[in-house]
Amino acid sequence: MIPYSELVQSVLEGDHERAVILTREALAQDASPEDVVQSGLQAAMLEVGRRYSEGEFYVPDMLFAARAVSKAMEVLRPRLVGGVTASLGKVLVGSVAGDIHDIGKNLVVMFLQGAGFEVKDLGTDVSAERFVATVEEHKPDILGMSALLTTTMPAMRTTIEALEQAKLRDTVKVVVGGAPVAQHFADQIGADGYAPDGGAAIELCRGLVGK
Ligand code: B1M
Repeated sequence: MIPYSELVQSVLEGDHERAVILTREALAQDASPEDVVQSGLQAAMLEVGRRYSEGEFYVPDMLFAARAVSKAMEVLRPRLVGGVTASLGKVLVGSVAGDIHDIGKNLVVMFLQGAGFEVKDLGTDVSAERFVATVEEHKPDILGMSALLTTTMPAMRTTIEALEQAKLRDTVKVVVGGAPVAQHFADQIGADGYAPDGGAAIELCRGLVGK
């Protein structure tokens, strides 16, 4: 049996060594990397969030769990990214200003790379100015922004406004995502699309570059 509940447990305990072993074990049992993400890593982070909201977990518990997930993702990376060579287009990605959550963004990056997009990842806490300067320099087809906090979501709007001011808005499609983000918010701020997860991000980006 694929050890998803043990994997979830190892993340909850912040046991990164065990999380890595169990991720390898799941793959060895022919689990798809996408299933390991969904049934193991994402399921664990949902529970971490619940426990934090209930006051059962504190910030250090979230940090240990995040480290376990990041290590497990490194095991999945080669399988998710694969040996794709053709480029469907360039995507610039980052977590917005004030936001240091990066697990979801990193997953989306791997999914996009695996689908054949060339991705430049600016990391976390990316200011509107930095997004704009990098759009100007690298001329991506798509700019993808991630936010996990209700307090950092407005930075997506600020970035779109900064692109407009720099007269770059027409040169790039803007895609947004992250747990508190929804389609209506994307519409409100004038983004070109919203994706709830990595798979949807692939479909959305493919559509936006016409492939
Ligand atoms: Co934070 N945190 N956190 N945290 N944290 C949340 C988000 C929270 C919901 C927890 C809770 O209260 N239940 C809450 C936010 C509440 C709110 O705003 N409504 C919260 C809080 C409050 C905070 C702090 C303020 C806590 C504090 O310091 N008092 C602080 C803020 C730090 C900051 O950013 N300035 C903070 C800190 C942290 C850690 C550093 C400890 C750690 C992050 C470590 C890291 O990322 N390297 C952390 C964690 C781990 C979480 C939870 C538990 C898990 C997030 C995660 O990794 N999910 C989270 C609770 C939760 O979300 N259930 C929580 C798994 C990941 C695969 O899902 O990121 O949603 P997700 O990504 C998905 C989709 O959303 C989508 O695809 C991904 C794959 O399916 N997606 C995109 C994401 N980006 C996309 C971009 C796209 C398209 C799709 O296109 C570009």
